[in-house]
Amino acid sequence: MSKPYYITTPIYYPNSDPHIGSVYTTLCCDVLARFMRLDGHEVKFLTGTDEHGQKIEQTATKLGKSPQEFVDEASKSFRNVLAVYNLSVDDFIRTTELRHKRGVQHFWELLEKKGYIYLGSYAGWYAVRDEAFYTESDLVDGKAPTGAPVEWVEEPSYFFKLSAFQDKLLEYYASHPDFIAPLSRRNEVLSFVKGGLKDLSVSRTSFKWGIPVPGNESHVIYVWLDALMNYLTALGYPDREKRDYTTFWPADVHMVGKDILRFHAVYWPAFLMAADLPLPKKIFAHGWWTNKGQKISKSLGNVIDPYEIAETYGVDQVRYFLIREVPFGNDGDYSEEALISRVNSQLSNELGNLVQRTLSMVWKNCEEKMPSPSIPFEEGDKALMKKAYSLIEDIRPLLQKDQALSKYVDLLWQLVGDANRYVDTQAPWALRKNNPPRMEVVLYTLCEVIRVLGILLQPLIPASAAKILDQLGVPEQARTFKNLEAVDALKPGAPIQEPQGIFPRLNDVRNPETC
Ligand code: ME8
Repeated sequence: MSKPYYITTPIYYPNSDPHIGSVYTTLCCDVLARFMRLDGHEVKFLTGTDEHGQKIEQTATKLGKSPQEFVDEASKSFRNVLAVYNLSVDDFIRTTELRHKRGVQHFWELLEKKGYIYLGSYAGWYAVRDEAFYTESDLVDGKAPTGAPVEWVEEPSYFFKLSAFQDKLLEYYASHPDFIAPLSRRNEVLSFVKGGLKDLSVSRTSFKWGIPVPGNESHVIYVWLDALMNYLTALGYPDREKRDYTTFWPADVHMVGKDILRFHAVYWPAFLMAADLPLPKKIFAHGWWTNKGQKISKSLGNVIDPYEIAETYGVDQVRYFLIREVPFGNDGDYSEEALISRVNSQLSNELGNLVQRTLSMVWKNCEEKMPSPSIPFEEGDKALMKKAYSLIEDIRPLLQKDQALSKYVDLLWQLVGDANRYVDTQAPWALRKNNPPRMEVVLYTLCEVIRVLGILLQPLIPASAAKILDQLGVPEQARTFKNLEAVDALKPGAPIQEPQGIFPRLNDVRNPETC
């Protein structure tokens, strides 16, 4: 087994239902997690819910529920959406679980013992929506820079000596140029830290819903310190002998949206440095999905319901759209038109047709069996298969090193394009009449390219890729990246399944009468 791989999503606030933004982050991690598993790595893929803090307490109160009752119910919908979207998480952590609370309190005591936490008092602005502190100079038109309303807070508070970490953080960023990605985001963090770091308030006294500060229960631990610790407590921390901890820490990638980069790239590494723990290898901050140009968010009320669009368009169709539509890291505007157009032109026409017309010809003309080449392959056949076999070498660094999700799909579609052009130039329907042995060679070459595509598509569109591989008769145990070689090629003469269309055109789904 190659190097273990630990990838995490943010843990989501369950103060309202999951929307397309939160599904997106988990989906990006899912593609990477599936890719790494198929490439032979032991993977831990973590997600969960962030259940403490003032925002949750207020939401529960409004609904007339206790916070615990509220989060027990609300966190379920974040779990349910995972199954709907085929998101292959290995663990789901809730910050109200004992395993988490224990780890956070231990961590607090450790920071206190090391002299990084002291008691003082806070006077300043707080945005409940962001669960973040702001100074007067941060405010824009009387609101947080995020647009969230702020309230004035004055209360006793413990502080974390963040100011002591400014130089250490800058040194760390300099010596680990890949720590924050993409580059534009790294530069933002650098300039923020260079601007000076103030000590951070890490406890609250004006409400109760949180993990009590050990030894002073009138305080609850600041929800961001509590939440960030999930990445460690899910591995069994504070028990650092646990296999999960020794295997998976430090994390390979913390995937986050750009809205919460500062918490992950400044506060979190500073907390870890204070505790003498290793830092995660990478924080990747992706962009935002917008709806008509506005960030999609529960507080703005312009959410896209992930259940509804999965039902209307199909899970793999939505997965494909979200990953292909934006160069990973950039913002993207969600629209039904864009989704339908991509699905129809790329999934139905390009990939779907390639598979469908190839397998239909095989089914009809090769006695429902894999074609059996009886004459030598030509240079063009060999070149196409060679390209397919070596594609993994190009994709691997893109995903493993750069998390370049949309580029991975672009590369797959280059092969789809090559294969479609090959069908057109070879015209197997004409060969059927005038050169049947050559037709078998051409169809075999195409099936082999489709096999490779099916294997490489599994991280992106797992259910559809499985259908493609089922139709070709590829055994379940022969679908990893190790099998992407000529030695595991399809067996000539092996029976195949009757081909079925995999990607119906979406207009047909929405308006069946136009079929
Ligand atoms: O911030 N486009 O939770 P949260 C893309 N609990 N991604 C989006 C998005 C959008 N329009 N809207 C949300 C929290 N996201 C904290 C995290 S982690 C220790 C604690 C995604 O429920 C994106 O990943 O507000 C963003 O960072 C996350 O959801 C915020 O989720």
